[in-house]
Amino acid sequence: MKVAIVGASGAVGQEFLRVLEERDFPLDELVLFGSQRSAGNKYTFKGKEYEVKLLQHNDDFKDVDIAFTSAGAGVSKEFAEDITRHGAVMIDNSSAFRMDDDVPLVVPECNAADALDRPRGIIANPNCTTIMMVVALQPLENLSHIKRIHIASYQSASGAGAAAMDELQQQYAEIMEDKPVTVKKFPHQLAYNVIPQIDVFQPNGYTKEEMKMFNETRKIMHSDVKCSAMCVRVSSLRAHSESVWIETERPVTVEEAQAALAAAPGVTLRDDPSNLVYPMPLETAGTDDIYVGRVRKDLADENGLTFWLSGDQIRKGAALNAVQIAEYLVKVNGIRR
Ligand code: 11C
Repeated sequence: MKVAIVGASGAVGQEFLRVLEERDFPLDELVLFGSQRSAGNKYTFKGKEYEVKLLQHNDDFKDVDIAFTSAGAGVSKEFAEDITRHGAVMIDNSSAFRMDDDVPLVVPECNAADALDRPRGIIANPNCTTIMMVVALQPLENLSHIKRIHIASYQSASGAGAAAMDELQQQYAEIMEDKPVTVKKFPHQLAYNVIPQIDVFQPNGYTKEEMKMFNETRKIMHSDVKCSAMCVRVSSLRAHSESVWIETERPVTVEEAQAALAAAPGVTLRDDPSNLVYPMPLETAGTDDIYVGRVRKDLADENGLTFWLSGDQIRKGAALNAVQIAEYLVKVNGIRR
């Protein structure tokens, strides 16, 4: 099994290396690709050093079985043909193909088998904020169909990339030293602030991030659910959190919901408010699960439930989800068909 990582020097690319090593993914060969800027960088995987090759239009993907791509939508679009031409499965972390009808959009806890129907050889990894929410929603959907979702996100700096994480830390240092604050990666200063904008605004007044929540959730869950999102950048470093309100077809009790969440794959229930136990990004950063707490009845809707979740944006929100898709393909012998 030959595995490629495209965008190996980025925050997600680096996490691919860690996750593949930790989970002992059954690969025999590894090849790393990057831009002109990162070509030549060296990284260690299982004690061996690998050098990043320049991504080019050539036959470098000839013997590759699985390519994890995380170098932005533009790069994914430009190189998809080179990557998939010889039969490699491209598991793409960008937004380039997510809503294309002939590209499955997969979160293994919800719709793993969709990964087998990929006419173009491409499987899309959803937006991090969507992944986290659907992992928690699926066990509730299994109890009663979810008709409506309202969600407010509290998204960490990592969603904007490794340089954005550095910028947030730099901003705090600059403030402490009474220096002018550097603002490049976010629309405003993020340190000591929250920013009610992630990605660009659409004609309907929602941001692109908020519309991803609407559209991707429906595709992954095969659902007609309506999802109204308010996505906000906060100054946590690498774990996103979300407040979620759902309306189900029949009323679901808190106890039923907690039991379903506690039993669900990929979810850890951390819900003991009387002992101040609920998920927080400081604790969920660097871990694999989506943590859920504060489960309670919605006071404004008889069929409503509300809860809080937190999870690592770079792991389950990106690299881990993609690796889990690949693990599923390995398990069902679904790579080369
Ligand atoms: C953020 N969710 O937190 C974004 C980053 O569609 O893969 C991921 C964007 C995407 O800024």
